[in-house]
Amino acid sequence: MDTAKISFLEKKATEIRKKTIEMIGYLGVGHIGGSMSIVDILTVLYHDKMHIDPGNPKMRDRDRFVLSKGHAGPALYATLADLGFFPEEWLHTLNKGGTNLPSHCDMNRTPGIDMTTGSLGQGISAAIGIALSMRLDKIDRNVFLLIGDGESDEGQIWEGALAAPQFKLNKLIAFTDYNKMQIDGYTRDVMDLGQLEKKWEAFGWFVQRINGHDFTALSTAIDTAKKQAERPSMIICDTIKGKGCSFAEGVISNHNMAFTYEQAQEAIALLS
Ligand SMILES: Cc1ncc(C[n+]2csc(CCOP(=O)(O)OP(=O)(O)O)c2C)c(N)n1
Repeated sequence: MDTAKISFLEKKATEIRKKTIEMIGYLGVGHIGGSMSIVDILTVLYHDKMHIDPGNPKMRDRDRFVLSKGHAGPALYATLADLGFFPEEWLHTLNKGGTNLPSHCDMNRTPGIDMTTGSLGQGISAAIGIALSMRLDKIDRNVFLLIGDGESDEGQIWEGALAAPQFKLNKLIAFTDYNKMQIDGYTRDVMDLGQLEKKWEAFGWFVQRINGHDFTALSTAIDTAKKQAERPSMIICDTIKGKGCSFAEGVISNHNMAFTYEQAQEAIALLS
């Protein structure tokens, strides 16, 4: 990836981080940690890899994205608003009465959201269904799926892990946001994922492990995954929960944090 592209993505990711912090700060509480850790993955997908049209969110011939850890909706909303899927002012309505931006993703409310999520584990099954239906409809596009490491405690994740290779879903490209934290503490203490790469490999997936904040690594991994002829892909991304938000980064209590609009502004100023 050339330096101009990298600096463009860096700029975009910073804007998305600022909007995510501001949106949650405006509400006063939200999933800041797990939102900030996925911003770079979203930035590469939405600004470099995905075939989408903000003016036509339901375009038939589009790539799909399933945010299975649906509580990280704010980061995706910031990404979609920045692209023009809906007006930026909507960001100030996050999770308020009558909003089109509920805290967890809802495909019936928000332009650009491809699947309703929030009940952990379900996104992988939805993504598999979407990939199968796209194959039937002869739509030659990818389904991108993002799961959490804590979410990987769900049995449904491993049902999906078993099913996707069975159907040879090479168009399914998944990411694990491996930020090593979940709602109750460190992943290693709650439910150690052990040798995660070997687990996905054993289920028949093409597995890569990268730094989930490195745009070049993300871009290369996605391009490599796209070349798979039969196997679905899992890209395990080492990330930092809360990345880029001064008061939340790496803090174990950052899962669903309360903070003021003023605190948000201070954190945003540090990103400038
Ligand atoms: C089926 C289900 N059980 C419990 C929850 C509550 N919950 C929301 S987020 C979360 C932790 C998820 O951890 P992880 O996937 O690591 O997310 P991250 O730390 O990246 O935000 C839990 C238990 C839920 N949303 N769905």
